[in-house]
Amino acid sequence: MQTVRSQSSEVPTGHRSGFVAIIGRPNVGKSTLLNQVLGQKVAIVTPKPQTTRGRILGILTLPDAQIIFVDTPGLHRPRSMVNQRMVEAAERAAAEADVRLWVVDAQAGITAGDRAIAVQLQGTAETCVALNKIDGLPRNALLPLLAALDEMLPGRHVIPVSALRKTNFNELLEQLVRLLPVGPRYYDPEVFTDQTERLLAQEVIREKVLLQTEAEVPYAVAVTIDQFEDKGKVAVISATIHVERASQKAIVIGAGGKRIKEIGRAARIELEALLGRRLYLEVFVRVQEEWTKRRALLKEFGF
Ligand SMILES: Nc1nc2c(ncn2[C@@H]2O[C@H](COP(=O)(O)OP(=O)(O)O)[C@@H](O)[C@H]2O)c(=O)[nH]1
Ligand SMILES: [Mg+2]
Repeated sequence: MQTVRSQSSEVPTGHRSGFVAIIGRPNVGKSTLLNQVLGQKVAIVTPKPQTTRGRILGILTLPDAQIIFVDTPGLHRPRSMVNQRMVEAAERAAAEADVRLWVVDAQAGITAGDRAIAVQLQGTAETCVALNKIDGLPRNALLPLLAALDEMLPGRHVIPVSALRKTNFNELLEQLVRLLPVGPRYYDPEVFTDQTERLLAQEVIREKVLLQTEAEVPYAVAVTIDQFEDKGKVAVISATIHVERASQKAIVIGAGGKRIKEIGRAARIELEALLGRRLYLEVFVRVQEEWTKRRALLKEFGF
């Protein structure tokens, strides 16, 4: 994984390129869509809202276009400082992108949150809509959703997709490429993300914590990588899971250390596959009182 930008000249005339911000409510499948389009995991996915915190780039190089996807945290009405930062990051990405891909959850239907997003998108011409999770949706449920979206954002293309099953991806990509400006190939074709291995390790560990804990814990979790050392075929990583309270630390550790062991094991297995080498992974849990309310710590934890 590298972040080198090279202006390759071997692209056909009319080559298109630019940023596509993937936006939408929490949990509609934005990160899943990105991973599936790339065929590579670059963003972590859980059934919980507020899984994606920062801005993650996923780069798809096609023969005649390069799409630089920006995965963003979900758009919602923030109540905490952490959520406020996440929503701001998403709004900035949407404003700065060449194209916006608005993802709507067909299984959840169109919510008040979606209507608020549609209002924000009204002035943006280069926008298209992915109506996601159409797998398992009754056939007759699709038409009213399409009609409602067309009414909310007239003239924008709406593509029904299933990120999980990669349904209608060709149509989706075709539409996105059409909306992009003519431009060069910014990244080498083999580069698919701007995430460093360190950041990926941090995110995968956080994903495992989220998947294995309930309710209040996810929002209180941050992960830092304290050591990432390459030793040939093995990498040595030590990480800290930060929580806000002793009670949360106890939950993450679990009875007899069972949960933290499982979190470490699951993260190691996945990271070994993603990074292509064996890992020695050590994970600690630490209480950082009220970190979600302390500006300095928010900064340290990447907000
Ligand atoms: N049935 C179904 N579930 C999906 C689909 N795409 C995503 N999901 C699930 O929706 C949940 C949220 O996905 P995620 O990508 O983290 O959503 P994000 O918050 O918008 O990034 C996860 O449990 C996914 O497995 C889909 O096409 N069909
Ligand atoms: Mg996400």
